[in-house]
Amino acid sequence: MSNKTFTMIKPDATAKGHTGAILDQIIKAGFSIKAMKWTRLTTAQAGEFYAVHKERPFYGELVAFMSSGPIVAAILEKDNAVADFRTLIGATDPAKAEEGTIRKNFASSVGENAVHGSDSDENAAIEGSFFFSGLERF
Ligand code: RTP
Ligand code: MG
Repeated sequence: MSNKTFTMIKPDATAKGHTGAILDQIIKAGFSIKAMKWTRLTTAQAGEFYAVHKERPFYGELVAFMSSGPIVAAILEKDNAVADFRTLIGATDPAKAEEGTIRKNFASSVGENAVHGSDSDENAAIEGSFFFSGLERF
């Protein structure tokens, strides 16, 4: 099992000024930051990142939203990182997320749900490499 995952703080959360509070919650939960950048995806880049969801009905909306403003992309390290990070962020729909989770605390809807977390070790590696070169991570 890998000890890395990949996250993005999404445009809704950066726009509302939640970046610092979300990073604070992530660090206090025991994750360490291995790489991080403040950036913005073009629609083409967002489409490529979420290509796995191309056939889903929400794909167009998701790509438009994810390219609508700045994001923070980061590689995180912790034992059992992928599963523990998904527990920390909570359910995709913030209305269904557990109390105290990042989506419960900061997200407003299933579409605008504050954070991304990789769903497998394999995707964590692919997603981290999408944003960071070997020189930008350690
Ligand atoms: P993420 O990839 O962002 O960490 O979220 P997730 O695994 O919990 O959810 P996933 O099924 O991978 O969906 C990716 C993102 O698409 C948006 N979505 N919208 N309108 C809808 O029904 C719907 N379903 C999913 C969400 O922003 C979700 O995070
Ligand atoms: Mg996902």
